Parts: sequence; C-alpha cells; structure tokens
Amino acid sequence: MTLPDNRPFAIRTYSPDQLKEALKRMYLIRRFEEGAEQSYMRGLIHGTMHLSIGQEASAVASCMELTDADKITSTHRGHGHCIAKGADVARMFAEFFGKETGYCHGRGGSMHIADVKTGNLGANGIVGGGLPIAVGAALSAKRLGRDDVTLCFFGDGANNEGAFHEALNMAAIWKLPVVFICENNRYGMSTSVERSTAVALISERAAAYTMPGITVDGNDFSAIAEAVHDAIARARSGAGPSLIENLTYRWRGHSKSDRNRYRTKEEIEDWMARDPIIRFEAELIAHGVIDKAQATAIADAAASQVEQGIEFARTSAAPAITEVTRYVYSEA
Ligand SMILES: Cc1ncc(C[n+]2csc(CCOP(=O)(O)OP(=O)(O)O)c2C)c(N)n1
Repeated sequence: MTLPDNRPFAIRTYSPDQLKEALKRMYLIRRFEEGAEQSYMRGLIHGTMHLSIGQEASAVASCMELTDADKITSTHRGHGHCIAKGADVARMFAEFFGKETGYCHGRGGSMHIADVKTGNLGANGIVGGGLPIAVGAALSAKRLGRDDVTLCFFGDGANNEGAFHEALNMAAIWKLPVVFICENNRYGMSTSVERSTAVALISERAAAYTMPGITVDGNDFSAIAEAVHDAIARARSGAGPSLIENLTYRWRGHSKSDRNRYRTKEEIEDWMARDPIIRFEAELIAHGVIDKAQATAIADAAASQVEQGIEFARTSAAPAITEVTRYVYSEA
C-alpha cells in the first residue's frame, strides 16, 4: 500500500531546482523593491513608485508554470510580476531610471515595464486597465488555435471597476484561456475592502460569471501555486476562465506620498510577521529541499544581482532628447 503524499503541493509538484529558483525570485523582488526605494531617496528616480513588498508569494507562485509563450498583464504595483515572469532586474532598473537600456528604452518607467517577447504585456497605470488587455490576449490565443494562457493580475480596488465585470463576462461567454488573479492586499489607496466591496470574498463574484472562484492565503506559496495550477489546466483544456483571490498585504504605503493614516502599526506588524518569503524558505528547509546555508546563498545572490542592476542602470545612457518620441508606439 502506498501512503498518501501529504507534503504541500509545491514540494510534491516542482523539482528542487524549480523551488530554489522560486525562492531566488522572491528574494529578487524584495531586494529590487528595497533597492528601488533607496534609489528614490537618493534622487536617482523621478515620479512615484508602488512597492509590492509583502506580496512576493502571489507573484512568484502564480507564474510558476508559465512559459515565454504564456502572457501576463499587470498593475501599477507590477515589479514583482515582472520579476516572477523572468525579467532581468538590471533592465528593469534601467527602465525605472529612464535609461535607454531599459525594457522600453526608458520611455515607460516603473508603471509601464513590458517585454512582449517573453509574454509580459505590461504593467499598467490605469486601475483595471490590464483586465480587457488580458481578455484580448486570450481571445487571440483561442482564435489562432494556440494553447498559451494569460494570467491577469489586478488589485482589490479594480474589482469594482466596470472593466472587471466586462472582462469576466466576455471571458466566460467565450470560454477564454485566462486566469484572473486578484491580489487582495486589503486597501485601494486608503479605502479598505470592507468599505468598498459588497461581497465578503471577491472570489464570490466568479459565480456571477459561471466560473470557478477561490480565495487562498496569498502569503502561502503552495496554496497559490495549487490554485493557479488548476486554473491553468482548466484554461488550457478549453473550459474557460477562473478567478483566484490571493489574500495578502502590502507592507509599504500605497505610494511614496502615503502617510499610513488608515491602518495601524499593529496591523502592519501583524502582517509582517507572516512574511511569505520566510515562510516559503522555512518550508523548503523543513522538507529537505535546501539547508539554511543554501538559503542564505540564494538570498545573497539575489542581493548582489540587485546591486549590479542598480549600477548598470546608473551608468547607462539616457535617451537622446531628439529621440524621446521614438518607441512610444510599437514600430512597424
Ligand atoms: C481608472 C483609475 N482610477 C483611479 C486611479 C488612481 N489609483 C491609482 S492606484 C489606486 C488604488 C488601486 O488599488 P488596488 O486595485 O487595490 O491595488 P493596490 O494599490 O492595492 O495594489 C487608485 C485609485 C487610477 N490610476 N486609475
């Protein structure tokens, strides 16, 4: 008689190399965001930024099974999604710093990093803006007979936008290969989900569009990976879209101008104690995938990659002023 395998989904499903890469990407996101914050304070970055510290599991676990042919659409808080999809942090920093070596030649900046070649259709400064784009990408995959899927990330604030309802309805009636991933970090700027949203769980809204809806602990890598795995399988089989709600938290303010008046220090500390990276790392150690020394080496490698990335961006050339309108639209 074979005993049931009670290990967490991720441990059962992915190879040690895949799991180590996932941990590395989570550390890369954390260090990228910290590096971005420091660079901003040093005056190297203009404008504002939206950091996803605390939400690393949602980005990395969701993108675990994607290939370059699969697509993602992202949000204004998109650095983590970009790294999870495999982006090079040096080119991301360069984009952020407005340099020619950036993903969009420095024309887009933090909120518009895209890399269409690897399926990253872009971050988006418009709340809910990625939802119709994801439906369009999934529609084209279906019409062209390809089997790629599109993962559509959006925040709890976007679930009350018209675009959310239109996108879910269209995806459902046409059975499109798209997975809607709501990163419910509890606030849309300073407005809590309780104040903005009539349902207790955003995943309940899936019922209105006859698609599966599930809410998972968004700081639990394995829980997210399992939910997204099932939704991707459903999408690739032609059965249509799903809605997944990852319950998570952003540790930092909404953007650089946030004074955190709408939440308490205790609430923030309580969520910080549920750090998704520490949790995943502990799980990998507990199941013998890595030991503490290897975990430290993975974290250190991520930190030095980020340092090198900042240096690359800092020393890269800015676009020539005569060329600033180039690369704004795709070139024929
Ligand atoms: C259509 C639109 N409305 C309003 C804004 C201003 N805005 C930027 S981010 C944001 C809050 C979004 O909250 P949520 O979707 O929960 O994402 P989070 O910031 O929590 O990651 C708002 C209202 C915008 N950028 N676009």
